[in-house]
Amino acid sequence: MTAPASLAALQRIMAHAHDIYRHEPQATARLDICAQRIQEPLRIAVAGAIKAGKSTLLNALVGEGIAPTDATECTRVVTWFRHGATPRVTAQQLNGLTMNVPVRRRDGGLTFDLGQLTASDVDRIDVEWPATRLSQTTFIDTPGTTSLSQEVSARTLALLTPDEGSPGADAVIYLFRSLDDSDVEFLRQISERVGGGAGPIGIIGVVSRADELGVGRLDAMHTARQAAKKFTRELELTGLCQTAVPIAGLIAFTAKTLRQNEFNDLRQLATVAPQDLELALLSADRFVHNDKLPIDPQGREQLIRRFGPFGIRIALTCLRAGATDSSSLVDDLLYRSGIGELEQVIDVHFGQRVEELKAHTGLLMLKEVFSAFPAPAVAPLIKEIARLIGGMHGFQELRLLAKLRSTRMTLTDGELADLQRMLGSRGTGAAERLNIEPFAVAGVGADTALAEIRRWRAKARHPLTDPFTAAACMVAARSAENMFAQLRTAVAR
Ligand SMILES: Nc1nc2c(ncn2[C@@H]2O[C@H](COP(=O)(O)OP(=O)(O)O)[C@@H](O)[C@H]2O)c(=O)[nH]1
Ligand SMILES: [Mg+2]
Repeated sequence: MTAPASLAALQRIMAHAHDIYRHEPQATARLDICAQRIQEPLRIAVAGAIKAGKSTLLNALVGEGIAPTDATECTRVVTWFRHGATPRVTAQQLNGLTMNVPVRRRDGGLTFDLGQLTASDVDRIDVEWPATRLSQTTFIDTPGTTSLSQEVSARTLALLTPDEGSPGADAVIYLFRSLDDSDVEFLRQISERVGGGAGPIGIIGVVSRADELGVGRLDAMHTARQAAKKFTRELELTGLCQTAVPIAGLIAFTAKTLRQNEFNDLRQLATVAPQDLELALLSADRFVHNDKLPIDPQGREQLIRRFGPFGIRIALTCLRAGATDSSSLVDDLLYRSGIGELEQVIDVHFGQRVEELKAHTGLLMLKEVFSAFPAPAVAPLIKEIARLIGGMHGFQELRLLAKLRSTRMTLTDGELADLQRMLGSRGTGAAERLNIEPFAVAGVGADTALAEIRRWRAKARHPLTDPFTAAACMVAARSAENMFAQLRTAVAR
């Protein structure tokens, strides 16, 4: 299998390095940090412009309102969310001191009180929280990249693409509301670094606040989906991320934390004539101050805050379409929010490739140790790292998955879809790559893999195939060989 191979290579180089640096405690300490990093959960950073919905999306993924979404000082600081047995929030100051940060609950979410400190005094905030989702993944919330403050943008850049040291994150979810030049430029900088200088590894694009794209219509989500799809295609064509998905993070978060009184209020609201509702929902202010609506002012305020005008419209559409109890409303809202699709994409692109992504980061970390502590004996190791980053099969698959959409190829649409699947775009298991039912893998898997090897090799050799397509087909043939080897071993056992 490819995944453990990259990790095994990393460990082999690390063992060599330990040997070379055995009399250099500082270098050994850096190697230990690298080893430790490989043991940790995958680190996913959430990045994008200010108010793109980063913190809200992070909350939706974790299923709890732990990332502050208000405009206080703490949202200008890079914040790490890790799993911990008990809640604990600390600020790492630039002067090296650590401060315990008081946590306040506000509007059902958290806010962190930095006291006298300003964002420029703080290097980062560390949050330990007993949320199950955090035991597999550490999330890093970043301040906006296109905010007015250069300093705040610079911090996100320093985390993801530091001048010294390795990237703080193994993978990135990047949120867009439009295809802004500054976003494209920023993402290009990230992908150069995260991808080791040769294309992005581990970047997913999200078209965020997708509900708002369906402005002003009661069936907003349908229009939003159409608009989001078009935008998603444009985003994928930039080749800056492996894939892109439209998401309404606010709706996903509210659905995951829906309260009974909100369900009751929405049901009352669904009895109002559509034209009256449409008028009331023209703005948040109108809605909150409309005393004719059959819910009290507090309830109206809560609905607007938690759902937004678009979210309320969508919830009402779900209720009218037949959601009769709160759990079916939750399911419907989650489905419409797109969060399930994003979670699946995260699993396919990050979760199933966790070793590869971590090995990639680990190799970059080792490379930096070698340049910080030069020694003749590390020269061949530096060469090997360069070879691994360029040639490791899993890394090649990831880079190709990002590049395929933005590069013209001599393949039909159907062949391109098959090629992407073989490279693991739908999942890295045999059934997903070979496009067969999971129960059929044991029976016909090996034969199917063999046929795929032949198919992609033949395509690569075909005289009308251009060089890029040929190289891509050879990578797919390698993927099929790996599948074949795996399945044949399984049969032999
Ligand atoms: N309509 C809508 N609003 C959203 C969505 N996600 C976030 N918001 C709102 O956008 C604003 C900024 O959200 P926040 O998560 O703090 O953005 P950040 O600056 O990128 O972290 C808040 O008022 C959120 O309620 C969404 O999916 N749909
Ligand atoms: Mg934020």
